[in-house]
Amino acid sequence: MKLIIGNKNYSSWSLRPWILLQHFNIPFDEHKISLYADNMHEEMAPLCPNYKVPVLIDDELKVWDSLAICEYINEEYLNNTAWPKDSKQRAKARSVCAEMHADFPHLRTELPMNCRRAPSTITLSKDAENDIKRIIEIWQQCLTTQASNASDNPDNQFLFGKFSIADVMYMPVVSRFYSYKIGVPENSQKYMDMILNLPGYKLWKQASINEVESLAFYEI
Ligand SMILES: N[C@@H](CCC(=O)N[C@@H](CS)C(=O)NCC(=O)O)C(=O)O
Repeated sequence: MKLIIGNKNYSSWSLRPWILLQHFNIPFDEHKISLYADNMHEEMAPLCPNYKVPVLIDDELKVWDSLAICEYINEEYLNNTAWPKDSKQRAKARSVCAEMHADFPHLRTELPMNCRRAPSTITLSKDAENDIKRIIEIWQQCLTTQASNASDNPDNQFLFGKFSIADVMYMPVVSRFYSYKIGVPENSQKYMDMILNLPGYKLWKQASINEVESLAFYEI
């Protein structure tokens, strides 16, 4: 199985399925395409049906779009354990993932993922501040529910208890909040610290530091 990804420093969409595979120790090869390099289009042509990364290639099958890839991995390799077991919790997890997937345009534009950026603050528009406020609201609701369920269980510290696709979908946001020093309430900070210290995220970040490409429009 092969995952086609973009630059680890910048490609927030690529991080998601990569971390899911990595977290659950599912063997895969990775193939990196340098985003916006002169030969990007040529390199994508045989691999990426929509000329975007990530794409998962499993034998004859190509799956594109980060969320669709996560769904496929969950069904084919994780016996559906990457979503919450409870159907109501699962519905909520899917809602917050869909919101992440479709919304927050100001966050994406004004705070591009840049894993190796030395953390510092930037000036934000009101719209970007509202995106951030909404994400914090989502995290706080999820984390408060988990805390009231079983806070003493170390398996219960992620957005929906155990590590799930919801944590994968919000991981690039954790990276952004760290890079741009976005202040969050205490339990969201605890959540962010835990995500930033996951072995998979540390591996991804180290690889992003080792990359030589620098894209001016993402360097804010
Ligand atoms: N909704 C898609 C978005 C994929 C996407 O926009 N990928 C960017 C890189 S992070 C890309 O391939 N850009 C190349 C281009 O737009 O030409 C997903 O979730 O995978």
